[in-house]
Amino acid sequence: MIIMTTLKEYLDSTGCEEPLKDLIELIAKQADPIRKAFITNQSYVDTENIYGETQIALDKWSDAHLLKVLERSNLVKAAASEEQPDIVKFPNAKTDYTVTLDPLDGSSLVQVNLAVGTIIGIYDNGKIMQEGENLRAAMYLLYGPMTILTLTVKEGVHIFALNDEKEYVLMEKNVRIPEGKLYASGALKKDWTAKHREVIDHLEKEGYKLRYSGSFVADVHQYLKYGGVFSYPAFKGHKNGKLRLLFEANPLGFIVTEAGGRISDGRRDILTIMPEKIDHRVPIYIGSKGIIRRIEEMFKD
Ligand code: AHM
Ligand code: MG
Repeated sequence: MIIMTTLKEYLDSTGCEEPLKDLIELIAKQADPIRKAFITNQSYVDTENIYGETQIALDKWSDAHLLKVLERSNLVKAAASEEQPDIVKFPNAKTDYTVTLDPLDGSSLVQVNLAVGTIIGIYDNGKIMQEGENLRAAMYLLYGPMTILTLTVKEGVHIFALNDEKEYVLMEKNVRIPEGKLYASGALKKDWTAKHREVIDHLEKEGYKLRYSGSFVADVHQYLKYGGVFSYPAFKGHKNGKLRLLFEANPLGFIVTEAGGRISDGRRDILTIMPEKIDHRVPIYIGSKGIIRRIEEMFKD
């Protein structure tokens, strides 16, 4: 007989306090309604988010859905979402948890049936604006051929798969990122900085193979499993790159770091950066420890 560990059983085996377990399970449960909405909420709408990007209905739906669930739980004091211009406060909360969310990362890929996901960061000190290293837990839901949950409560990184009974079952325990040879870079090549070109030239010379999907969460998942370095660098007119510190870099950087990898802006560990504003952006190099260290050395030269 195969003994399966469910998400609940795993959480019960950790040092997590009860409300944190409840919060993680509650968020994990939302994969089902979000995934169902892919079928019904496909159309584009012509409104823009605070970054001036066209939002599709699914982004808005997932954002509204998750915020509603968090508010009703009374488990969250405040939340910051990539789709909201300001921090959202929940005065009825009975805890000090705050949550950052990218409700549907890589959403443009829903139209072409590629993997997208929900990225979550959880703090336990009542604050949102703080360094990523203070995270209490981080997780992402990835909607690919399977729905999976990758989670850390600072006791290793574990991957769960949603089964037909709508139960998360432990698929991979204590994931460690290998020193693999994949690479990716966002932004147009003609707009890269000289330093970033140097980094990419080095990777290509060393035999790193290109893998880039357009969904940060799906890409990071691949790098977590196979190793290498995913980057979205500073580029012409955008010295801080494209991706956001609070919603994308910190939770995924926290998970990769807990799995033995690193996240850097080329000069420093991203998890030590104090956000200056809610939509703070940051150039990103995330992946295996050895290659990120090498990239930081190249930035120093
Ligand atoms: P989004 O949150 O609006 O989907 O934007 C973030 C996405 C990341 O998932 C992905 O890595 C990046 O934007 C892709 O950008 P580009 O289209 O410039 O390659
Ligand atoms: Mg995103």
